[in-house]
Amino acid sequence: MAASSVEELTPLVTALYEAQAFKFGNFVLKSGLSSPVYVDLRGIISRPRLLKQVADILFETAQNAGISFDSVCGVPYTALPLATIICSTNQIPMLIRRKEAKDYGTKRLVEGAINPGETCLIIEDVVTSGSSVWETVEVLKREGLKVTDAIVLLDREQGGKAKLQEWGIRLHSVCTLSKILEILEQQKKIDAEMVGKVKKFIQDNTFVVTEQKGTVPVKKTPKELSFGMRAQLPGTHPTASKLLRLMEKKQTNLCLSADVTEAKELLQLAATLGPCICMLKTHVDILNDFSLEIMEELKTLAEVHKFLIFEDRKFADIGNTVKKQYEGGVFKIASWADIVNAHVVPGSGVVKGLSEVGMPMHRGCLLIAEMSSSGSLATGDYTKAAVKMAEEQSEFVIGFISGSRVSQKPEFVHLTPGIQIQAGGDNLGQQYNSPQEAIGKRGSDIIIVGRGILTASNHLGAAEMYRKAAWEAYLTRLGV
Ligand code: 5BU
Repeated sequence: MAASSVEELTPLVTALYEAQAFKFGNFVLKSGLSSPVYVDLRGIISRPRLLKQVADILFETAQNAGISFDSVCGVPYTALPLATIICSTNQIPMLIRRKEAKDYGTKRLVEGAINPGETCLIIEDVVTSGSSVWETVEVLKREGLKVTDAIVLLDREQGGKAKLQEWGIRLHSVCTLSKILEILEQQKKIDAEMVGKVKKFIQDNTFVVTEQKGTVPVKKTPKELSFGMRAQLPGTHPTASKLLRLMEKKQTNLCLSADVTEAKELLQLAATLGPCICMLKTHVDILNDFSLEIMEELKTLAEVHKFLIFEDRKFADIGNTVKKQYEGGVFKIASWADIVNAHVVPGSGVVKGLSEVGMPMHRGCLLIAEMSSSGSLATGDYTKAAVKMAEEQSEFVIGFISGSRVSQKPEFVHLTPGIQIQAGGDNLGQQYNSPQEAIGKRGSDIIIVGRGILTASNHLGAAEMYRKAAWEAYLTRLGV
């Protein structure tokens, strides 16, 4: 019988605890979120007896659930040895899903004898949102295999089960995080306060399936969702995900608008302010001494300080032309900018043209839904049309330039220009709002600041002040 009651699970949980599979304290997860618990089952591969015990329990769980299957596939990597033991002990053919093949085009994605139409059982060590299991399922399905069930050692109870069910996969778990907490508390390995902290974390960071095909955390609107959570949503574009993750890790939602005319100044700004920004925005055509070498140097700084480069090019022509403007010419924007933006006035062809260049290079695009300048025509139905276009082209569009949140989809990021601490404007139509207004009240995500920082005598001091103001507005919005 599969272990399910606390009594039955106690020896296993104790052994896992001794293998340092559960750590309590304060950990930054892959998503950038801070978690009071960290589960790491990799240690079991150095303990042969425990490894075999876990593999046997997983297999028993599958048998007790009455699942019929022809082969077994472990989700890379920790579940690979578990799948191997299960297959070897019980004489079942195994499949291996390659993770790296993506980068080498020609390699097979699944190793082993693939017989289309057969059913493959998935084995996994830990399930959080269910994304890793789902990625493996998708690869197997593309090979013509059926997948109906997945067995997991530990369900962190953050909504993965419901999400997989929605996609037709039954998730069977040997144990749950709550049972582990109960056992460890009984054994006095953790105290009631820690149990409370972990439970609260789980409660605040649980994904539920919504009516649309996406998932959002329980009872939370996009405005209240953390950047780290949004990075993990299955519909979030990889570039947006990278951005949201680095924002959460660096605690910054500040984009510097580096509107300077000398390359040296641009690089100096990137080097000095790099640590406190999530993004650096360029207007490459205002540089007097542009060269591709300078952009290479900027790219290196972006990698060192972990920020993205956004060229504020505002493409606004037919698809065929913007494609050339994006890829070629003197600037070769696509070769160095992670993100570009486009006006929606030409219709969806503008995004299609850009995406032909940008998608293979894993770039992202923002649509200009609203502008900060006085008398802007990008309002009302125009803004709505921009949102609709983004939703229809979400493979390349990662969000918006706008004064406020214009889409309720948490997968999209919103960036707001026209920001200074003091409200007001310049004499050419620019209008300013405060970071608090843009992030806290209007639900945008990132502030774009140019002269607010560039005209200050101490650039770093000013940038820090903007970073802090925008980040605090974000935390307040989260209710932290
Ligand atoms: P400022 O110095 O913080 O006013 O600079 C704002 C920057 O954002 C500047 O580079 C503009 O070109 C850019 N911008 C904007 O101000 N308003 C908009 O609606 C858009 C871009 Br789109």
